[in-house]
Amino acid sequence: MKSDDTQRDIKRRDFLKMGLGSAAAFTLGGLVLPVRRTFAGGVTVNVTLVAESYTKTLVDGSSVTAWRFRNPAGGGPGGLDSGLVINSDDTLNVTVTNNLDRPINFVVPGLLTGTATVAMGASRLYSISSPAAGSYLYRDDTTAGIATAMGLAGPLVVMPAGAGDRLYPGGPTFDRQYTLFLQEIDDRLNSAIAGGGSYDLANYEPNYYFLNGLSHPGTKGDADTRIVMSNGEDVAIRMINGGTIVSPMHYHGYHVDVATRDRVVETAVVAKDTVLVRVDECVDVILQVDQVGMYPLHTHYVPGVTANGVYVNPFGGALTMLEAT
Ligand SMILES: [Cu+2]
Repeated sequence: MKSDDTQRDIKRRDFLKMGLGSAAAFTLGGLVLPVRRTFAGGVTVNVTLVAESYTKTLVDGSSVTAWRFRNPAGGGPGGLDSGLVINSDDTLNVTVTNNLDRPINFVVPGLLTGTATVAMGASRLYSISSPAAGSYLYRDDTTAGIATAMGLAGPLVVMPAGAGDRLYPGGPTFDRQYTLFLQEIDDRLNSAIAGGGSYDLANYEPNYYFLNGLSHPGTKGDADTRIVMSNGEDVAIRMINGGTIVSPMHYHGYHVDVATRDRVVETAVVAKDTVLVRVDECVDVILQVDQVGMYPLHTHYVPGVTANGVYVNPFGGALTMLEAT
Protein backbone atom coordinates (compact mmCIF):
# COMPACT_ATOMS: atom_id res chain seq x y z
CA MET A 1 0.00 0.00 0.00
CA LYS A 2 2.89 2.30 -0.65
CA SER A 3 1.10 4.51 -3.13
CA ASP A 4 -2.60 3.79 -2.95
CA ASP A 5 -5.26 6.40 -3.50
CA THR A 6 -6.19 6.60 0.16
CA GLN A 7 -2.65 7.47 1.08
CA ARG A 8 -2.38 10.14 -1.62
CA ASP A 9 -5.66 11.65 -0.47
CA ILE A 10 -4.48 11.79 3.13
CA LYS A 11 -1.20 13.27 2.00
CA ARG A 12 -2.85 16.10 0.07
CA ARG A 13 -5.27 16.82 2.86
CA ASP A 14 -2.54 16.89 5.46
CA PHE A 15 -0.37 19.23 3.50
CA LEU A 16 -3.35 21.58 3.21
CA LYS A 17 -4.27 21.37 6.87
CA MET A 18 -0.98 21.08 8.71
CA GLY A 19 1.88 22.84 7.01
CA LEU A 20 5.28 21.52 8.01
CA GLY A 21 6.03 20.69 11.62
CA SER A 22 9.33 21.36 13.32
CA ALA A 23 11.75 18.70 14.52
CA ALA A 24 10.79 17.52 17.96
CA ALA A 25 12.63 16.58 21.04
CA PHE A 26 10.53 14.34 23.23
CA THR A 27 9.79 15.14 26.78
CA LEU A 28 9.36 12.33 29.23
CA GLY A 29 8.89 12.49 32.95
CA GLY A 30 9.87 16.12 33.14
CA LEU A 31 13.24 15.32 31.57
CA VAL A 32 13.75 16.89 28.18
CA LEU A 33 15.48 14.39 25.92
CA PRO A 34 16.95 15.97 22.82
CA VAL A 35 16.84 13.58 19.93
CA ARG A 36 20.58 13.01 20.10
CA ARG A 37 22.53 13.44 23.29
CA THR A 38 24.98 11.74 25.57
CA PHE A 39 23.87 11.91 29.18
CA ALA A 40 26.17 12.51 32.09
CA GLY A 41 24.46 9.53 33.70
CA GLY A 42 25.28 7.74 36.91
CA VAL A 43 22.76 9.73 38.89
CA THR A 44 19.75 8.92 41.05
CA VAL A 45 16.48 9.92 39.44
CA ASN A 46 13.63 10.43 41.90
CA VAL A 47 10.12 10.43 40.45
CA THR A 48 6.63 10.46 41.95
CA LEU A 49 3.81 8.78 40.05
CA VAL A 50 0.26 9.34 41.24
CA ALA A 51 -2.08 6.50 40.29
CA GLU A 52 -5.45 8.12 39.84
CA SER A 53 -8.73 8.17 37.98
CA TYR A 54 -9.57 11.02 35.61
CA THR A 55 -11.95 11.93 32.82
CA LYS A 56 -10.50 11.29 29.38
CA THR A 57 -12.08 13.12 26.45
CA LEU A 58 -12.23 10.99 23.32
CA VAL A 59 -11.82 12.05 19.72
CA ASP A 60 -15.54 11.87 18.98
CA GLY A 61 -16.37 14.21 21.85
CA SER A 62 -17.48 11.51 24.30
CA SER A 63 -15.61 10.93 27.54
CA VAL A 64 -14.78 8.05 29.85
CA THR A 65 -13.29 7.58 33.28
CA ALA A 66 -9.78 6.22 32.81
CA TRP A 67 -6.79 5.53 35.08
CA ARG A 68 -3.29 6.90 34.74
CA PHE A 69 0.09 7.29 36.34
CA ARG A 70 0.52 11.05 36.58
CA ASN A 71 3.90 12.62 37.23
CA PRO A 72 3.28 15.95 39.02
CA ALA A 73 6.68 17.15 37.74
CA GLY A 74 5.70 16.79 34.09
CA GLY A 75 4.01 14.53 31.60
CA GLY A 76 5.21 11.99 29.09
CA PRO A 77 5.13 12.11 25.30
CA GLY A 78 2.00 13.37 23.62
CA GLY A 79 -1.07 13.20 25.84
CA LEU A 80 0.49 10.86 28.41
CA ASP A 81 0.70 12.13 31.96
CA SER A 82 3.94 10.31 32.71
CA GLY A 83 6.85 8.69 30.94
CA LEU A 84 10.42 8.17 32.10
CA VAL A 85 13.81 8.53 30.46
CA ILE A 86 16.92 7.46 32.33
CA ASN A 87 20.45 6.38 31.58
CA SER A 88 21.63 2.78 31.91
CA ASP A 89 23.97 3.68 34.78
CA ASP A 90 21.29 5.56 36.72
CA THR A 91 19.26 4.51 39.71
CA LEU A 92 15.52 5.14 39.33
CA ASN A 93 13.44 5.66 42.47
CA VAL A 94 9.71 5.75 41.76
CA THR A 95 7.36 6.64 44.59
CA VAL A 96 3.87 5.50 43.65
CA THR A 97 0.98 7.18 45.44
CA ASN A 98 -2.19 5.15 45.04
CA ASN A 99 -5.36 7.24 44.81
CA LEU A 100 -7.34 4.45 43.13
CA ASP A 101 -10.09 2.32 44.70
CA ARG A 102 -7.99 -0.84 45.12
CA PRO A 103 -4.40 -1.92 45.82
CA ILE A 104 -2.02 -1.85 42.86
CA ASN A 105 1.68 -2.39 42.36
CA PHE A 106 4.37 -1.09 40.02
CA VAL A 107 6.24 -3.48 37.74
CA VAL A 108 8.54 -3.05 34.75
CA PRO A 109 8.52 -6.29 32.75
CA GLY A 110 12.13 -7.29 32.17
CA LEU A 111 13.41 -5.22 35.09
CA LEU A 112 11.17 -5.29 38.13
CA THR A 113 8.51 -7.92 38.81
CA GLY A 114 6.78 -9.53 41.78
CA THR A 115 6.71 -6.26 43.68
CA ALA A 116 4.68 -5.52 46.81
CA THR A 117 1.38 -3.71 46.48
CA VAL A 118 0.69 -0.18 47.54
CA ALA A 119 -2.54 0.13 49.51
CA MET A 120 -5.32 2.61 48.76
CA GLY A 121 -4.29 6.06 49.90
CA ALA A 122 -0.70 4.97 50.58
CA SER A 123 2.67 5.43 48.87
CA ARG A 124 5.45 2.95 48.21
CA LEU A 125 8.97 3.26 46.81
CA TYR A 126 10.02 1.08 43.87
CA SER A 127 13.66 1.14 42.85
CA ILE A 128 15.67 0.08 39.80
CA SER A 129 19.47 0.27 39.48
CA SER A 130 21.59 0.16 36.33
CA PRO A 131 18.98 -1.26 33.93
CA ALA A 132 20.01 -2.56 30.52
CA ALA A 133 19.47 -0.03 27.73
CA GLY A 134 16.26 -0.29 25.77
CA SER A 135 12.53 0.35 25.77
CA TYR A 136 10.27 -0.76 28.61
CA LEU A 137 6.83 -0.12 30.00
CA TYR A 138 5.57 0.15 33.54
CA ARG A 139 2.18 -0.98 34.79
CA ASP A 140 0.39 -2.88 37.54
CA ASP A 141 0.23 -6.68 37.66
CA THR A 142 -2.00 -7.31 40.66
CA THR A 143 -5.44 -6.43 39.24
CA ALA A 144 -5.70 -9.23 36.66
CA GLY A 145 -5.25 -6.78 33.79
CA ILE A 146 -8.02 -4.38 34.82
CA ALA A 147 -5.67 -1.51 35.71
CA THR A 148 -3.80 -1.83 32.42
CA ALA A 149 -7.07 -1.90 30.49
CA MET A 150 -8.10 1.25 32.38
CA GLY A 151 -4.93 2.94 31.09
CA LEU A 152 -2.60 2.64 34.10
CA ALA A 153 0.70 2.24 32.23
CA GLY A 154 3.53 4.29 30.79
CA PRO A 155 6.79 4.11 28.81
CA LEU A 156 10.31 3.86 30.24
CA VAL A 157 13.25 4.57 27.94
CA VAL A 158 16.74 3.60 29.08
CA MET A 159 19.49 5.20 27.04
CA PRO A 160 22.86 3.42 26.88
CA ALA A 161 25.36 5.21 29.10
CA GLY A 162 27.72 7.35 27.04
CA ALA A 163 26.01 6.52 23.73
CA GLY A 164 22.96 8.74 23.43
CA ASP A 165 22.72 8.19 19.69
CA ARG A 166 22.34 4.40 19.93
CA LEU A 167 19.53 2.11 20.99
CA TYR A 168 21.95 -0.13 22.90
CA PRO A 169 25.74 -0.39 23.31
CA GLY A 170 27.23 -1.19 19.93
CA GLY A 171 23.80 -0.99 18.33
CA PRO A 172 22.68 1.06 15.34
CA THR A 173 23.01 4.82 15.60
CA PHE A 174 20.16 7.20 14.94
CA ASP A 175 19.72 10.87 14.15
CA ARG A 176 16.36 11.23 15.92
CA GLN A 177 14.17 9.07 18.09
CA TYR A 178 10.49 8.88 18.86
CA THR A 179 8.42 6.85 21.28
CA LEU A 180 4.92 5.64 20.41
CA PHE A 181 3.03 4.20 23.38
CA LEU A 182 0.16 2.01 22.18
CA GLN A 183 -3.04 1.76 24.21
CA GLU A 184 -6.76 1.33 23.71
CA ILE A 185 -9.99 1.63 25.65
CA ASP A 186 -13.13 -0.50 25.76
CA ASP A 187 -15.50 2.12 27.15
CA ARG A 188 -17.84 -0.57 28.52
CA LEU A 189 -15.04 -1.78 30.77
CA ASN A 190 -14.19 1.75 31.87
CA SER A 191 -17.84 2.50 32.71
CA ALA A 192 -18.24 -0.74 34.64
CA ILE A 193 -15.07 -0.27 36.69
CA ALA A 194 -15.73 3.43 37.29
CA GLY A 195 -19.17 2.47 38.55
CA GLY A 196 -17.71 0.09 41.11
CA GLY A 197 -18.54 -3.01 39.12
CA SER A 198 -16.45 -5.66 37.43
CA TYR A 199 -15.74 -6.61 33.82
CA ASP A 200 -14.82 -9.93 32.25
CA LEU A 201 -11.75 -9.31 30.11
CA ALA A 202 -12.88 -12.22 27.93
CA ASN A 203 -15.43 -9.70 26.59
CA TYR A 204 -12.80 -7.02 26.04
CA GLU A 205 -13.28 -5.33 22.68
CA PRO A 206 -11.70 -1.90 22.52
CA ASN A 207 -13.43 0.89 20.64
CA TYR A 208 -10.92 3.76 21.08
CA TYR A 209 -7.22 3.56 20.18
CA PHE A 210 -4.27 5.75 21.09
CA LEU A 211 -0.67 6.60 20.27
CA ASN A 212 0.86 8.44 23.22
CA GLY A 213 -2.65 8.87 24.63
CA LEU A 214 -3.87 10.64 21.49
CA SER A 215 -6.14 9.61 18.63
CA HIS A 216 -5.84 10.89 15.07
CA PRO A 217 -5.94 13.79 14.25
CA GLY A 218 -4.52 14.73 17.66
CA THR A 219 -1.57 12.42 16.98
CA LYS A 220 -0.32 14.29 13.94
CA GLY A 221 -0.70 17.65 15.64
CA ASP A 222 1.57 16.61 18.51
CA ALA A 223 5.34 17.17 18.31
CA ASP A 224 6.10 13.92 20.18
CA THR A 225 3.80 11.78 18.07
CA ARG A 226 4.16 13.20 14.56
CA ILE A 227 7.30 11.55 13.17
CA VAL A 228 9.22 14.45 11.60
CA MET A 229 12.38 13.47 9.72
CA SER A 230 14.90 14.69 7.16
CA ASN A 231 15.83 12.78 4.03
CA GLY A 232 18.95 10.71 4.63
CA GLU A 233 18.48 10.34 8.37
CA ASP A 234 18.15 7.18 10.41
CA VAL A 235 15.22 7.53 12.79
CA ALA A 236 14.64 5.29 15.79
CA ILE A 237 11.01 4.61 16.63
CA ARG A 238 10.18 2.82 19.88
CA MET A 239 6.78 1.12 19.69
CA ILE A 240 5.75 0.15 23.20
CA ASN A 241 2.51 -1.78 23.63
CA GLY A 242 0.98 -0.78 26.95
CA GLY A 243 -2.45 -1.96 25.88
CA THR A 244 -4.38 -5.19 25.90
CA ILE A 245 -4.41 -6.29 22.24
CA VAL A 246 -1.73 -6.99 19.63
CA SER A 247 -1.07 -4.12 17.20
CA PRO A 248 0.26 -4.65 13.66
CA MET A 249 1.85 -1.28 12.88
CA HIS A 250 1.94 -0.43 9.18
CA TYR A 251 4.48 2.02 7.77
CA HIS A 252 3.53 3.69 4.50
CA GLY A 253 6.27 5.15 2.32
CA TYR A 254 9.17 3.45 4.08
CA HIS A 255 10.48 0.10 5.23
CA VAL A 256 11.84 -0.29 8.75
CA ASP A 257 14.40 -2.62 10.26
CA VAL A 258 13.48 -4.18 13.58
CA ALA A 259 16.48 -3.58 15.86
CA THR A 260 15.19 -5.15 19.08
CA ARG A 261 12.13 -6.86 20.54
CA ASP A 262 11.97 -6.57 24.32
CA ARG A 263 15.66 -5.52 24.33
CA VAL A 264 16.66 -8.68 22.45
CA VAL A 265 18.63 -7.85 19.32
CA GLU A 266 16.93 -9.02 16.12
CA THR A 267 19.46 -11.15 14.27
CA ALA A 268 17.62 -11.82 11.01
CA VAL A 269 16.82 -8.25 9.98
CA VAL A 270 14.39 -8.04 7.07
CA ALA A 271 13.05 -4.69 5.90
CA LYS A 272 9.40 -4.64 6.94
CA ASP A 273 6.32 -2.58 6.10
CA THR A 274 4.25 -3.98 8.95
CA VAL A 275 5.63 -4.79 12.39
CA LEU A 276 3.68 -6.77 14.94
CA VAL A 277 3.79 -5.34 18.46
CA ARG A 278 2.44 -7.86 20.93
CA VAL A 279 0.84 -7.08 24.25
CA ASP A 280 3.50 -5.89 26.70
CA GLU A 281 6.10 -5.89 23.93
CA CYS A 282 8.59 -3.13 23.11
CA VAL A 283 9.77 -3.11 19.50
CA ASP A 284 12.50 -0.65 18.49
CA VAL A 285 12.92 -0.05 14.77
CA ILE A 286 15.23 2.04 12.60
CA LEU A 287 13.63 3.87 9.70
CA GLN A 288 16.12 4.91 7.01
CA VAL A 289 14.61 7.99 5.38
CA ASP A 290 15.10 7.55 1.64
CA GLN A 291 12.45 9.90 0.27
CA VAL A 292 10.64 13.09 1.17
CA GLY A 293 6.90 13.12 1.64
CA MET A 294 4.14 12.50 4.12
CA TYR A 295 2.82 9.03 4.81
CA PRO A 296 0.61 7.39 7.43
CA LEU A 297 1.80 5.10 10.19
CA HIS A 298 -1.07 3.22 11.79
CA THR A 299 -2.37 0.01 13.28
CA HIS A 300 -3.60 -2.31 10.57
CA TYR A 301 -6.36 -3.59 12.86
CA VAL A 302 -9.18 -1.74 11.13
CA PRO A 303 -11.27 -0.83 14.20
CA GLY A 304 -8.04 0.74 15.49
CA VAL A 305 -8.27 3.59 13.00
CA THR A 306 -11.87 4.39 13.90
CA ALA A 307 -13.55 6.06 16.84
CA ASN A 308 -16.10 3.63 18.25
CA GLY A 309 -16.26 1.92 14.85
CA VAL A 310 -16.82 5.15 12.92
CA TYR A 311 -14.34 6.77 10.57
CA VAL A 312 -13.85 10.40 11.58
CA ASN A 313 -11.44 13.10 10.41
CA PRO A 314 -11.08 10.73 8.27
CA PHE A 315 -9.59 8.36 10.84
CA GLY A 316 -9.94 8.45 14.59
CA GLY A 317 -7.55 6.06 16.24
CA ALA A 318 -3.97 4.86 16.30
CA LEU A 319 -2.74 6.66 13.19
CA THR A 320 -0.06 9.32 12.90
CA MET A 321 2.04 10.82 10.13
CA LEU A 322 5.59 10.21 8.96
CA GLU A 323 6.83 13.45 7.46
CA ALA A 324 10.18 13.79 5.71
CA THR A 325 11.57 16.91 4.11
CU1 LIG B 1 -1.57 1.07 5.97
